[in-house]
Amino acid sequence: MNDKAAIRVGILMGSESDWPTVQHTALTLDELGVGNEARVLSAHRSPDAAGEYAQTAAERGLQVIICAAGGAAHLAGVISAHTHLPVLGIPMKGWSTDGLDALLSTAQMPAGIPVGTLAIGKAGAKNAALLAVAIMSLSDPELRDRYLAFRKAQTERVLATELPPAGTA
Ligand code: RP5
Repeated sequence: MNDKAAIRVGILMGSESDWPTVQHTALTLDELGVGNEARVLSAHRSPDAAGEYAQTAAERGLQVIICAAGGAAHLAGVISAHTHLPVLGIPMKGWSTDGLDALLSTAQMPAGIPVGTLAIGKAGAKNAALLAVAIMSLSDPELRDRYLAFRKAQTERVLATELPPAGTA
């Protein structure tokens, strides 16, 4: 289960312009030793390919799909409509409302087709990876141990913080 070569998480984004943010999903999964693949697939511009990706994801061994999109962000919902796998959505900052449009489009799924929605932008990109890891950790003790070590190191970094003198920050 922990073969780094095995692709377990699919990362989709609506446009190459999302990649500077979404790369943090891939980097976080890499850090935790989780095989992943990233692709541009749009719910609007390549709807058939997006549907096919979702329909064949489980048989290809994917366990979680992460979708990033901006504007009227339908990608995560469309992908979830085509698979039983957990689908996590990352709203991207857009061109007019700082990502609020994408947040609502991603989060406000009608009942029956779930999308787990993370924060807008880089924080959401990192947390989507961590939530995918938490989900997969339920059935993978080695991954759970790596995730717990990651969380412990993060806590230790916070507790070791030394602030500069007031007035110099
Ligand atoms: C969405 O529209 C993409 O996910 C992106 O966030 C946004 C803008 O796309 P581009 O016009 O930069 O291709 O589909």
